[in-house]
Amino acid sequence: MHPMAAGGEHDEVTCVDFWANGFGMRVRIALHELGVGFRFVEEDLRVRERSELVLRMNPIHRSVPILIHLGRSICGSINILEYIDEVWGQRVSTRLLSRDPLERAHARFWADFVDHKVFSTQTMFLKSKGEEKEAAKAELLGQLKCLEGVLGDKNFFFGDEFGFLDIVLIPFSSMFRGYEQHGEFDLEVECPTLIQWEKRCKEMESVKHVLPNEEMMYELHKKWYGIE
Ligand SMILES: N[C@@H](CCC(=O)N[C@@H](CS)C(=O)NCC(=O)O)C(=O)O
Repeated sequence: MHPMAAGGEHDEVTCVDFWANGFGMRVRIALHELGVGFRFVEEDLRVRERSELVLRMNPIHRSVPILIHLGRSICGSINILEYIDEVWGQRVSTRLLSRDPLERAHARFWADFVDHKVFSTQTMFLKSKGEEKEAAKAELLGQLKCLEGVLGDKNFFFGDEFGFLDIVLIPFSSMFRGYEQHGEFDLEVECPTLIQWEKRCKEMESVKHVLPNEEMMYELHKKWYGIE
């Protein structure tokens, strides 16, 4: 948590989310990172119907996470991260996104890659079998290696500070042990740079606070995707 906690007594912040939701972990990590106090309202995604709160606060997508600030909802994890950065990052002078426009554009580009490439490949990998699963595994490893290229020899994606893109990607690491079991490979061998980055991120208090138990994550995904 930031030494100067940003959430004042006049801020009413609620995060509606499910403990195993990687998109929502981003929001909770960002709030912890900037020292914003918040109320957590759990939306159980194992239940099919969405709560009245979710239907009211996110009628378009009916999904979580949802950030509720002073009674107004902000939806979509990337959008929420930018909102958190603009509202509270400003107050504590710790920005999640770089002040440099080019770095900001790159961070958003790779965040989009994580959401639209890595996430869908992960889904394909977990739900497929045989040749399709092997192809998805190769694609997933290729995408993770591509992210290793972005990381290069830096500690975090944009240098020495843990920031926006680290927050976007680190929740996926709670499935890394699941990937290894499901695909029978060792990520330390396949993507050593990414694993070193994962270890560095997991030293952050905000990350420690939010990332769930990895075995429980994989067990839940096994049920969701019908993995034997
Ligand atoms: N693009 C959205 C994705 C959020 C999302 O897809 N949430 C899913 C869980 S992974 C959800 O709430 N689904 C509602 C449901 O399953 O009924 C974000 O970044 O917040």
